Amino acid sequence: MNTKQLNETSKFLSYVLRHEPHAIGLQLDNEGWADVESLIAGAAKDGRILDIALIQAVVSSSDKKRFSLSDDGLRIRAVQGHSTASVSLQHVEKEPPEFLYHGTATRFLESIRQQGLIAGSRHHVHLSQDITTAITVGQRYGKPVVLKIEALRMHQQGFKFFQAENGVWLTAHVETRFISQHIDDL
Ligand code: HQG
Repeated sequence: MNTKQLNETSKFLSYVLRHEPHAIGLQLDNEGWADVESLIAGAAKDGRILDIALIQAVVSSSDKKRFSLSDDGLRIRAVQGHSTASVSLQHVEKEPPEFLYHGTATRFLESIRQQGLIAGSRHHVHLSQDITTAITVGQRYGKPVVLKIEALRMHQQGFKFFQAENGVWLTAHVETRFISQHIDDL
């Protein structure tokens, strides 16, 4: 199995485990878990050949640890990033570090200045612990810009933070007053 095959499968798994399970007739439970056997069968109907070895390779090679398998290996889920309404993952609530970062594209800044950071189609706003990761996230949409979020101050004022299994920080909304500065001369 090569990198291209792993990347393509990872994208497919993100699509069905985060966004459109019904595209292959897959059921996710509240916590986002799907049966691996049903995933393989659903994918096959869609003309996509998956097997356990390929799925395990995608899970273990994912740079951001996007997926996890249950201990018995029978179920799989995406650890964050969902948009499907059938899933409401109970992430661990946690006190965040003083600052967290959000990578975005410069073209979104005007709207972010007005509305703060909103979750859009996903269930949460995604925040990174380090600037390098935030730059990579922002680059997906254009010229990147990194916003610095006063996470601890938000938390002290009652806003909840969660940390996904893979370390990504999540919160419902970030008001403009907590976006203290941005670094746009990258
Ligand atoms: C922007 C990937 C206008 C926001 C990444 C972002 C991450 C606004 C875009 C994870 C806005 C949403 C999530 C506002 C926020 N006005 N635009 N008020 N508030 N935005 O992809 O955080 O590789 O849904 O800045 O690495 O970019 O898939 O969220 O640009 O961890 O595992 O709206 O997805 O992980 O885009 O990325 P997204 P995101 P994976």
